[in-house]
Amino acid sequence: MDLAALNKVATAMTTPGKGILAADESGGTIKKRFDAIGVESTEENRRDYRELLFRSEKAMHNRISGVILFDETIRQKAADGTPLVKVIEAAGSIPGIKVDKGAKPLPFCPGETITEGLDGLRERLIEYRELGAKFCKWRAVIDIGPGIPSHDAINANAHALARYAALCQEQDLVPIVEPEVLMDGDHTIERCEAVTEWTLKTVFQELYYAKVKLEGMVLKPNMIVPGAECATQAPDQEIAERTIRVLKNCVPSAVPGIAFLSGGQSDVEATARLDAMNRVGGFPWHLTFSYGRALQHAPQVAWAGKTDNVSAAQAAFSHRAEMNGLATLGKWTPEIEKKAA
Ligand code: 5MM
Repeated sequence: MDLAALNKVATAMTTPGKGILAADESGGTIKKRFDAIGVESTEENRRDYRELLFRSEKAMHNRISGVILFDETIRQKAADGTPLVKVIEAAGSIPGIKVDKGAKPLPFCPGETITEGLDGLRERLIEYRELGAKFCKWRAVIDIGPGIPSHDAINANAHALARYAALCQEQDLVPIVEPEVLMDGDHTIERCEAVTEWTLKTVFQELYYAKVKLEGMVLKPNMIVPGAECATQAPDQEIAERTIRVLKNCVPSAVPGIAFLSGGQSDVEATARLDAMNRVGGFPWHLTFSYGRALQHAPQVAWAGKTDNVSAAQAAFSHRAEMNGLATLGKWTPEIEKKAA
């Protein structure tokens, strides 16, 4: 393992001004997104859509440090025959790959899941490295509800994340460690804070036991937000302060960067809250984005599967990338948001 090289990639992935595009929707998820815009989820349509994102030159060059791909995409070629991985690299961005095989029901834990995909992972990592990946992603899902999460769900998912991260580093790939505490439900912001703290503390304990080098990884957590159906929602400033407080209590300063998921927040909420955190400052890591929905919703709606709409979709994607890039610097404002749109 070359820790200096891993640290260099992890630092580049979370460099101020830039963030990560999560374009690793699995077959079922991309179908859901395409259904919403009336587009059939064929291999060609998925390629065309993702190619339009990766060829959004200004956004990719200026604001997107890395792209998380799905297994199909890392093997795909653009319409002109160029591998999509090369299109991403030509834009100065780093290709990465989702390597988990999804969240499956956890036995004897109703409503809870364990992310699978460890069997044969070493061999798959070797292949992905040969295909051009420099980093990987594994997402664990923690649900909040009556009586959950359980110790079993948190421990099993943290253990799997640590085993995945160690295998990645063994193969000189930077692991993105993503323990997502879902915002589905009517729980309070206090409950999200308590569950996220429990989850992160368990994850870092397991990373230590698995001998994962913190300098060579990126954490992808949720922000501390109330459940989407909670009657009491919270201002951005409170979300920012609570999130920073939890991170300071759980994440060692050796971790170079933290890249948030958007998790179902609106596009502008995800931007405003990232900006609010970077305005507070006073923490040892770079705080950036690794958004899927909050970067892609606008371009998907603008595209709607029509070639004539490609420029409009690229403009929509570039706008969100620019706004989030400013948020990593604490330089986004609602006025810029409106003016630039
Ligand atoms: C892009 O969505 C990712 C893949 O989801 P599935 O495996 O369910 O298809 C997802 O892991 C994503 O990378 C993160 O959750 C961040 O995306 P959001 O949309 O929450 O910012």
